[in-house]
Amino acid sequence: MKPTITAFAKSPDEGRGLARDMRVRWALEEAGQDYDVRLVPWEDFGKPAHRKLQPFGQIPTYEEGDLVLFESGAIVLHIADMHPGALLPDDPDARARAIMWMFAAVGTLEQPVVDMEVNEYFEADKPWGAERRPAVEQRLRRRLADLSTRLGDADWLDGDFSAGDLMMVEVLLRLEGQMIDEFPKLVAYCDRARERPAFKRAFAAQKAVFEQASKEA
Ligand code: GTB
Repeated sequence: MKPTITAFAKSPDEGRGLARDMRVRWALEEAGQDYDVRLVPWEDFGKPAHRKLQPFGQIPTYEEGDLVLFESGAIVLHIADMHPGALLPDDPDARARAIMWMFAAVGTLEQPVVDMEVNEYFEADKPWGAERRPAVEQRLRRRLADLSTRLGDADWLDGDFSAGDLMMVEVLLRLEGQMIDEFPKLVAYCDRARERPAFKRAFAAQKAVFEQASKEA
């Protein structure tokens, strides 16, 4: 069954692929699964119809028949489960480790990345915003250093490319041109992922949405 996902009708990232529908699109492309997209305008995020799908009033969501999912990580995991061999290895131990990296991406890396964005965009005008900044940066830098050490010279985090890499790269791409530049192995890791045809298709699709919305504005 062809799933439907939700995305920003006009993404604030202006087509840079930073919103979390991108990781779902990418997973669907890796799986070779066709999908529909329902674009949600800002004013609809808080409305009951959208909240029924996503209790926190966010994108992305995923609908497939009677199944409704939110949380990008859970959606990517479901897509991986529906398409054996595409995003998770068959070997049970390797599969468990790939899922572990998905959790590491959203639980251990994404949290300090978002904290830095919050500090930059929402705390800059607060008297304590600048004071908090060094600690926020230090926490993120430590996580990136540890990740870079673990990745080492490998192409991917654990053997072949997996949903763990997809989620990790999606988190790291939010740091493009910023602190990640201090970690050349992580930059190369992201560049490798961006070369994947599935990534390119997903990126082009989300960009086209923004370009169309800009034309219509
Ligand atoms: N944990 C949830 C998940 O992984 O699905 C988080 C979902 C989430 O944060 N969604 C954001 C959202 O809907 C969009 S992606 N925000 C609206 C709201 O909370 O009211 C986050 C995002 C937004 C914008 C940019 N940008 O402009 O660069 C980047 C990322």
